[in-house]
Amino acid sequence: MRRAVCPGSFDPVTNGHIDIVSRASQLFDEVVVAIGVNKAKASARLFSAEERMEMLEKACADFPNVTVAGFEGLLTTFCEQNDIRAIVKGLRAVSDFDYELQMAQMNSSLVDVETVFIPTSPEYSFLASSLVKEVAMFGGDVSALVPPFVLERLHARLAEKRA
Ligand code: COD
Repeated sequence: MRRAVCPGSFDPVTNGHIDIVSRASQLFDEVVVAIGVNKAKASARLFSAEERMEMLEKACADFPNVTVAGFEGLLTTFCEQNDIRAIVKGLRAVSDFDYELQMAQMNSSLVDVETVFIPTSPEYSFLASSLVKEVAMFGGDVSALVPPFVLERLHARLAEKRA
């Protein structure tokens, strides 16, 4: 059984994330999309871990071999606990590569795990959760960049923050 993890913050999940998960689901028998829960960073997040998980579950509902989980601490510990030997990461630009290479090498020095890089689809190469939040906060249209149910929650959360 070839099992992989797609880890991330997913604050919130974007169409770029979904594209990577969809393509990973065609390469592996099972894919776990794992939300990194870092309590020290909780106040910097727009959505709680539970909210991010709910949105991811909806976003991945059409992929029968994909499940969603949360993890705290090291990703490599999560891999060991779940018998996962492949970490899938999306690559957008050279700047992603510098950081991701370092993490891949650190992770493989800790446990027996390989990182598999999937290049972003051109239409999502500029897309990041942080930019989606910033553009939406200033009234820009991000409807082509996230699923409709994420868009709705994004607008609701930003309205709450403005109130
Ligand atoms: N196209 C393609 N890929 C994309 C796109 C896009 N438009 N947008 C995002 N991605 C990819 C990213 O490159 C990344 O691979 C993944 O999707 C998730 O992205 P984010 O931004 O939601 O999440 P990150 O990058 O903030 O997640 C970081 C982790 C939580 C994976 C990382 O911090 C981690 O592993 N933390 C656990 C603690 C740990 O083990 N630390 C030691 C690391 S060596």
